[in-house]
Amino acid sequence: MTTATATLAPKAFKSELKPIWCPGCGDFGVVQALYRALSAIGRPAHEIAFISGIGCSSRIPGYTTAYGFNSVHGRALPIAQGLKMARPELLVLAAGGDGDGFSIGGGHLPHAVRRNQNITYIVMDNQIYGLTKGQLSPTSPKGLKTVTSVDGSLENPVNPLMYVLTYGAPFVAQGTPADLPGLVEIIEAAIRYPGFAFVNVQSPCVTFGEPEQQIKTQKATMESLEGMGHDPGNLIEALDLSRAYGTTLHTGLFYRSPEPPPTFDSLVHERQQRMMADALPRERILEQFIQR
Ligand SMILES: Cc1ncc(C[n+]2csc(CCOP(=O)(O)OP(=O)(O)O)c2C)c(N)n1
Ligand code: SF4
Repeated sequence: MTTATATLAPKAFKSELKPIWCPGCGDFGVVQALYRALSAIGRPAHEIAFISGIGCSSRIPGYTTAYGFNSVHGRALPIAQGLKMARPELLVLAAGGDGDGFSIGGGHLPHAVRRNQNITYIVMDNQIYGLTKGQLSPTSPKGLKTVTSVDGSLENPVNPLMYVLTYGAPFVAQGTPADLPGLVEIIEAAIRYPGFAFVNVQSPCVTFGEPEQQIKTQKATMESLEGMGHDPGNLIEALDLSRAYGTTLHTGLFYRSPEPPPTFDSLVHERQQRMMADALPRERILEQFIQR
């Protein structure tokens, strides 16, 4: 059973745990946006399960009053999917960093997308490993100097937006704490979407991140997809725009499938119902067995 209450204030989702993120970390903005989005959704905290991996960003479930599990590095998605199968009535959120989601956990992403369970996955993409003190991450720009790339990275970054779009995700968006109202809107829309919803948040790491990824620069350079007249129902245009990842900070909805495809949970439920309806009574099964 689900309950919808319109009276839950954002602070109802704020736990007593004080965040230990560095002052100014972008993740503060993400958790604020999440409180507001959950308040707008109106489901009480005990009907929400929030699963993360390991990293600075993965601490986020602990700062909410939802049921939370700060699990294993790279494993937020498989755990969230298992939980959604077992408890389909829960609102299931998954979150983590770019290292967590696109490096060690990168193999889970295409399968989570193709299964299309009703889960919202928020990645706090700071283009660096924050928790372990500033190593190269899969989204670090080419040439970036870090403790593990002292002469500059030689690898091209992965493009998470293009990845998930080509895997077939029905909902793909990008936000930043530099535009908090926009981020609230995106997270709320992702939660409301009936399927796998991916939100990439350009969440700056103030301690190890690059100057161009900081809030001030983001504010001056970000471009709203809506302001550009992008139609989020247009997949080809979304794919084309996603190519600018790493050079232009586009905010808003890249893609929202106008006809949400069936979710894995609903297909499994349907099959179970059909099997139950087709099942023979126990005596008939025994009869058939003896006749053979
Ligand atoms: C199996 C395993 N491998 C490596 C680690 C070490 N480790 C912890 S967090 C992390 C990366 C953190 O970066 P990211 O996921 O981008 O999150 P951030 O801290 O930047 O938010 C690594 C390599 C681990 N905890 N477990
Ligand atoms: S190290 Fe970076 S990502 Fe981690 S809390 Fe500090 S600013 Fe945030």
